[in-house]
Amino acid sequence: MNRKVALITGVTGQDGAYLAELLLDKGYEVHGLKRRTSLFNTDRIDHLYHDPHEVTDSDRQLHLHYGDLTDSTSLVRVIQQVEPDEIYNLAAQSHVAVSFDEPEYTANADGLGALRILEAIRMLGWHRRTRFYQASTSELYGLVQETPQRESTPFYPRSPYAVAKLFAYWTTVNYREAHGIYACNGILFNHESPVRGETFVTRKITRALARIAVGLQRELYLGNLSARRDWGHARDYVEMQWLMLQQDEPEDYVIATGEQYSVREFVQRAAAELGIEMRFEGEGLDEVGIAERIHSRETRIAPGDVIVRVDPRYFRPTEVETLLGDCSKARERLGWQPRTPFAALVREMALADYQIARRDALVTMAGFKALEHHE
Ligand code: NDP
Ligand code: GDR
Repeated sequence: MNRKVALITGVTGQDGAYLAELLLDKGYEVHGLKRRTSLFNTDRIDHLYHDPHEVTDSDRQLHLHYGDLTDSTSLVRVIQQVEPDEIYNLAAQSHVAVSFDEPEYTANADGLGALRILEAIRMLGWHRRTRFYQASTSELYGLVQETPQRESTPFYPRSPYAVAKLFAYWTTVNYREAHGIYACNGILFNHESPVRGETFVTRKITRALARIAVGLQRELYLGNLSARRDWGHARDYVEMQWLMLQQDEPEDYVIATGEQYSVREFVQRAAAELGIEMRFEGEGLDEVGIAERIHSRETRIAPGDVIVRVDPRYFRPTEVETLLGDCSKARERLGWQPRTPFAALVREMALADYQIARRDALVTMAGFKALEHHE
């Protein structure tokens, strides 16, 4: 039997890395689109990639192609060359806060990007050949009209990111209805992992608290601690992306855990994992977090030290306060359910960042400067 061929845009991102691994495990020939950057951007997939100059008898091969969602010709070239059975469109300027600063670029990549790929499938006449997955988002619900949110809940986007994703969502539906392309939207609620981008709130928290725990950092600045999210694990969610393209009929599905926690609760859970006891005082703008050391690892936090401070710089012009998903349709029709509970997700992320922080602390102790990144 011929191997299936998949093309993943955004293969260098969190979901792209998990999905590439899943598809390789399933025996796919996997191709990824990566954009040109001045520094290496393949950290998350380096373990899956073999240098073509090295001799290997493994056919478990990931192929990378330069291309950009804002550049139609590169997309047409890669799609024509790869002849994919399935395209997973995961590439995006995916940071909601950044989209307020770069609305035009976000609309171009996240909105028109999906259109460009669907148009390429249509122009190549591959309506029946190539299936398309669009990375849609719970951000479409924005100012929520119904709780929990399901496939039929009306959308109310609250950021340039969400507006761009709304365009991509409806474009996907329209190409399905107008041109008969097998095209699906996965409406995914927040999903995280140890390779989540460092500026999303969960990773920002686990990374900073781990560094605080080993004495590399003193404080963590956050925005809205009261925002509530339905957080799952990326590893579980990419399975659903694949499942959606294996059905008889293309449909849109909500993917979520059905449980909701606040940013503050995430901080508390992660701090507990790292042996830091958190106490929050005050409400709203004046809210500060107070840490007390309960037992020490390498921590240099003194009882009473403030380690979480609120910085209004991280507030958004229009915020999405609460999201909670109902994935009954995916559960009933596809037999899918999330496997990683909240506590296990936070533990995995906190421990992974603790390992990195310990390594950085050792490097620092040896007299070298550890890598630092600032938001
Ligand atoms: P990441 O930000 O980790 O990855 C985004 C990927 O898109 C990266 O590979 C990035 O490349 C690439 N990219 C960005 N702009 C372009 C462009 N113009 N052309 C080509 N590639 C580009 O996102 P996630 O993996 O977390 O999310 C995957 C998708 O799912 C995104 O579309 C996101 O909007 C959506 N989504 C994510 C959710 C989540 O909670 N994670 C929830 C719902 C939807 P580079 O590595 O060079 O930056
Ligand atoms: P989100 O994720 O906007 O839901 O988008 P993010 O982790 O950025 O924010 C979640 C909530 O936390 C609040 N918050 C902060 N957020 C960040 N980034 N930094 C902070 O310091 C901070 N403090 C509080 C935010 O205000 C927000 O309410 C993610 C992305 O992956 C999107 O691509 C995806 O579509 C949605 O999830 C579903």
